[in-house]
Amino acid sequence: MKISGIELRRIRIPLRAPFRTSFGTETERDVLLVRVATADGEGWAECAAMSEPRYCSEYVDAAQDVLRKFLIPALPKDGIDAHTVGRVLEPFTGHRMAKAALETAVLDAHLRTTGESFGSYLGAARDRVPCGVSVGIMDSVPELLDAVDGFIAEGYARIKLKIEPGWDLEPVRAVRERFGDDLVLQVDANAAYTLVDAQHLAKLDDFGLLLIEQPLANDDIVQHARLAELLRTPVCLDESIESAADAAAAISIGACSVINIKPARVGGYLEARRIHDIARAHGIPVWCGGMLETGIGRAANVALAALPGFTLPGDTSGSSRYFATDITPPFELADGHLDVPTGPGLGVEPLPEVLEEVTTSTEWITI
Ligand code: OSB
Ligand code: MG
Repeated sequence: MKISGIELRRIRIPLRAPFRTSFGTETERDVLLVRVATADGEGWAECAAMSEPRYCSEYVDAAQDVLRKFLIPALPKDGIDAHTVGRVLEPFTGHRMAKAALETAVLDAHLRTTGESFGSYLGAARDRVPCGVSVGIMDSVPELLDAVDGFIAEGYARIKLKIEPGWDLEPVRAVRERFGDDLVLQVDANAAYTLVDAQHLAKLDDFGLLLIEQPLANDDIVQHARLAELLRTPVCLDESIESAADAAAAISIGACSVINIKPARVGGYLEARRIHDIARAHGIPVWCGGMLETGIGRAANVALAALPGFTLPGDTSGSSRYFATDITPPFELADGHLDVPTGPGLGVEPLPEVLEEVTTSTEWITI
């Protein structure tokens, strides 16, 4: 496939409510969209990098910079196959979110020409996926209970509470007491604890959590294995898993018994599928994480979440959980599920008027 040029478009879109985690508070998304133009059409992708390097070392300005200076210029001028994008970008270390966006846009352009959907291409085993919701840290427990109550009323199949030191046992206990033992409940610490907190974290064992996500630092894989021995609550890794090799290593030393697969964090959907395959071969359940994506990123995540090893509900919430107006037709929950798009490629496109309204800059790079 021959690419004529690539557009890097920045949009700014307010979140309906502030989203607080142990690493910071988001009130809006500053998103980089990548549009690949070919002779036959185009392909879209969303770069998941956030505005500041807190969740991981990437941030959106840096992603745009590395795409402009290194990744896009590395694409061969005489055409490229979507499967070889990863290999072409391999000499550049890191910057997985930037790489994921470029590979996904090329893949979308390719699939739009062949007419195949992302879900079909990746190997989806179902046409809709059960959805969970990630609930941020709040100023008070009553406020949290109100938020959780609203999400349960909307039909979400599981609730994930963000935790940090000082906001862990009390909110978890309150949610369990109010909504009962049948609520599928899990927590995410975004690396806010150390192994010294093991005894404290073991107190969460009483609440029948589905899992605890990323309790320790990103590079603490060995410490996660130690912690897993001390907890009854299953340990799930997010930030620590940046590749299929990381997943294999973490599984082999017992650092996790569940994996949150975020395609952006691991460099794209093809690497995400490799992690799915490894985890499945080891009987490790996986679920699809999120990065507060717009409909563009969400479409691909929902397709991935339909693969057979994704046996737990993901952070693939409906558009209205994040934005008053999404840039694509909104993803809407039905009976706690989102439908996997069936159209060619991602199966969704930005709505031109909305896109125009939220755009803060565009940059065109000729190949
Ligand atoms: O750790 O899973 C995380 C959002 C931004 C960065 C990291 C995380 C999250 C979420 C929300 O938990 C996931 C979503 O709803 O998109
Ligand atoms: Mg997480």
